[in-house]
Amino acid sequence: MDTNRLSEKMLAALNSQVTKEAHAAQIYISYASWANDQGYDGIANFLFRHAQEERNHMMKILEYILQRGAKPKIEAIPAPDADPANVNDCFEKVYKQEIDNTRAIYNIVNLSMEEKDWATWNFMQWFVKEQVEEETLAMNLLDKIKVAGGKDAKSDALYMLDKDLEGAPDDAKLAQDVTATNP
Ligand code: OFO
Repeated sequence: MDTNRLSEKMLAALNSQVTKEAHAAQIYISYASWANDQGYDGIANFLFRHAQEERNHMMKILEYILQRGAKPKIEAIPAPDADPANVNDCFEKVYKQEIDNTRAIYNIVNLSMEEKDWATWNFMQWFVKEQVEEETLAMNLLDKIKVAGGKDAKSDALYMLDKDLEGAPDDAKLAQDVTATNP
């Protein structure tokens, strides 16, 4: 008896998102390796931690496919792009990566609406919220490097930024968690 509850198209979309999350993890470990090699251990630490989050995202989708009675197809992970040119470029690349991922998540949500696959729609809402957080985190990085001087940031500002990111929280505060006394 066939127990698969995902359409062929949905299974393909979720499968490709599994690969995309694994690719995101590879991208983050490649940027982290670059940062560490440049002497930015704090930035590297932050990016290595973020790579683990992407692996967790991959596992969530993989588990969902299995729970819907379908079989995930594990595919090759594309190589990450070239190393960033500097810290500013690194943070811009992180931001673009997250925007690109949000687009992919929204495509799956759109498909779930088209198919009236409410189970997948409901499951994907976790990712919609997570992407708001991830984009906020990436925007915060861009704010930090802007304050430090952008692509012309001097070594003392980059030193402070590196120290700051070593202990930076992995999650950004979401608008819905804000109150007047806790802005
Ligand atoms: Fe950086 O996000 Fe996964 O989904």
